[in-house]
Amino acid sequence: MRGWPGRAARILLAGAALGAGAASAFTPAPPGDGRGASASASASASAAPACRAGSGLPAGFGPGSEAAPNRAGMKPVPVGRFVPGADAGYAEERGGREVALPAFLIDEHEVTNAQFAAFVRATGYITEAERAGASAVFVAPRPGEAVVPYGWWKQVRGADWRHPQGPGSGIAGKAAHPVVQVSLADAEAYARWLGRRLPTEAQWEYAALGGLTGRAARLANAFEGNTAEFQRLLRRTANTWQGSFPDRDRGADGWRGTAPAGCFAANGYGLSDMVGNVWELTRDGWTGDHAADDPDAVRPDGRAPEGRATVMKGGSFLCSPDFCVRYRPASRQPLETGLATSHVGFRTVVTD
Ligand SMILES: [Ca+2]
Repeated sequence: MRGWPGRAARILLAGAALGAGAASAFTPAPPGDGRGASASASASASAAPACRAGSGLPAGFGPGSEAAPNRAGMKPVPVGRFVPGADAGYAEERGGREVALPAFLIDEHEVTNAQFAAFVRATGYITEAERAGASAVFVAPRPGEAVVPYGWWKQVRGADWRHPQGPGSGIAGKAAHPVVQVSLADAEAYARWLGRRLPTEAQWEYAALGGLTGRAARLANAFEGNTAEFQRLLRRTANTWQGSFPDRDRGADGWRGTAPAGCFAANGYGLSDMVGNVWELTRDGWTGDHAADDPDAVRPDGRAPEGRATVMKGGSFLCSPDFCVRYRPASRQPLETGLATSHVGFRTVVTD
């Protein structure tokens, strides 16, 4: 947490300078962790498929090794090619070049509190936020309080994965929710315990497209997030923010804050919550845009962190059309290495 909110905030919130027009900026946050307004919650709950994460612990989940990774709760993604990014999107999404990927396995849903707890019980691992004694939490402005851009991010003492919003918050009853308040190193330690790795940016984005190509892929990456067609697609597939950010999330999709993993419709590869719920860490270092003059800007085997930030993908329950149109496969933001927040989690891969 050294440097928060100065240096860390500048990197975490770099998206503020990258947006255009009404669709400016980056990712917002959860006023609470609870279900949305009861009427809309019950309506969407009845329309949504059963949450696939169940207890949050897939059958057969347990330790593995690099030679024999644990594969519980994973789905296959076939060999293929795609062009990362979206030329109609934010500046940092443009200029992608075709990437070829071998087949791999990826978690069908974000790593849950139950899964991370099993890792911690087995290893005694202590996260970076726990060691630091504080972490970054979204705190919605109070009614009447002046809204200062990015002032809703607070360093909260006692915030960690067991207390995502800080003291007084907890994960009781949230075994199937995605774990948050984990840093890159924490996520990598978890992945190693299973004999897995974090996805590269290319793997993550290819998986998030779920086999969509052509017009369907362009719609999934639509930048004009207020179109009716896009919002219909989004409402089925992603836990995002409805209402005025950052002060009022109506929870019209059924959830304010995180939702249990797998409550929204899966994509063509059977993967849930790729572009909603929480942002997801990758193992690629952040280098700014896709750098059209750098053919290796998005490498199939990843780009080792060389600087202070890594790439996170997707979007979160804080993304709203009036502020952050980043609930899309092409979405990418930097997250400072070592930083953990209340809206960032991860999933893992196995590449044979
Ligand atoms: Ca929501």
